[in-house]
Amino acid sequence: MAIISKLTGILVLLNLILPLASLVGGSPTYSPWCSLKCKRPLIRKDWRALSTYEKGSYIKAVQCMGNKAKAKSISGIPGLKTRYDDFQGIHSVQTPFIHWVGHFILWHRYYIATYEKMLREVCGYDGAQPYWDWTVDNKSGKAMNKWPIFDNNTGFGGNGPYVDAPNPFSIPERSGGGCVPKGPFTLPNWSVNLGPGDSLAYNPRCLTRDFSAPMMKWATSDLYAWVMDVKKYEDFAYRLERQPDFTIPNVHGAGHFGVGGAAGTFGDVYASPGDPIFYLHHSTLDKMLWTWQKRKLPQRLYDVGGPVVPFDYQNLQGPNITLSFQIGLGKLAPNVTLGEIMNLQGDILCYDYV
Ligand SMILES: [Cu+2]
Repeated sequence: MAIISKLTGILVLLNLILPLASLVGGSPTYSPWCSLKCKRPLIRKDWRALSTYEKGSYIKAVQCMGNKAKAKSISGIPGLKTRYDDFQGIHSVQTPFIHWVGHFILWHRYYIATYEKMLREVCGYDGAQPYWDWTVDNKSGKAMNKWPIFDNNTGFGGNGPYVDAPNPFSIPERSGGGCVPKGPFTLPNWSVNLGPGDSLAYNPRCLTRDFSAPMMKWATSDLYAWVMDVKKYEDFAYRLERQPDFTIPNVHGAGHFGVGGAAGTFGDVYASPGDPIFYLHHSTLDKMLWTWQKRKLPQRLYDVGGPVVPFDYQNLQGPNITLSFQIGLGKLAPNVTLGEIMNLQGDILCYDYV
């Protein structure tokens, strides 16, 4: 009896201490801004931190999303066959409204969380969406084809062989462009079904990559720190995307064009989610936003800004976004306001990054 009451006493004390600990930077589970609906956030990790088993189960789940028998299309977009196509299709349809706008990073936050949810619910995945910390790879000094994420066995496969291709933006040192030859995302196991560009017609073909080492090298910890070094969301969002200019370093473009180059799937603005690496690269950008938000919580759960109309940074064509601005993913998920997805541990989202 005495032991039980002593134990109860300790538990009561712990309950009192843990929420206090969170105020000085303890476990996010007990944070004062954390919703009661989010008791056990999924923990998203860097790809290299996953065990071989975890890597395998993530890749298996992605392959399942591209299999129409296991994960049939539900978007209602004509011609789409798989759930994976649905995501690529929704991104393609909305591309003109979700890039170089204030909600760029928040739209992609919701998009990836929905993808993660379906990997789990439709394809039996029991982990969290991984991210890809390119700053570590760049620091390693190794050539891109030696990076863990491009491993043929425990990654997403590497570069395609060099093929001649138009290079309208003069992407430097493009080195591939052909079909990714090895790994889990090669024909006939994997096909990119939409695109190129905004075409939604069923057009199955191989996944291509076209590494550009100089563009990938933009993604350093210095550039990362520069994006984070702002006080307002509006400035954060701007620094993340910057101008679409292939001579101005930006972390978003570094991933897309460092891997996709001129002739790779990942370099296609509309069809880029056809490369499964898309979801890891964009999770890294989301992690940046959350890390920035966490530096000043709860204030940064309420700070948004940036134009509704693409490139309209002077607000000549429209207003800035607000917390009540609504975004959607068609039939894949209910519409939400930006205010509802500011918090990674709120009523809608429930995950964290390590
Ligand atoms: Cu996008």
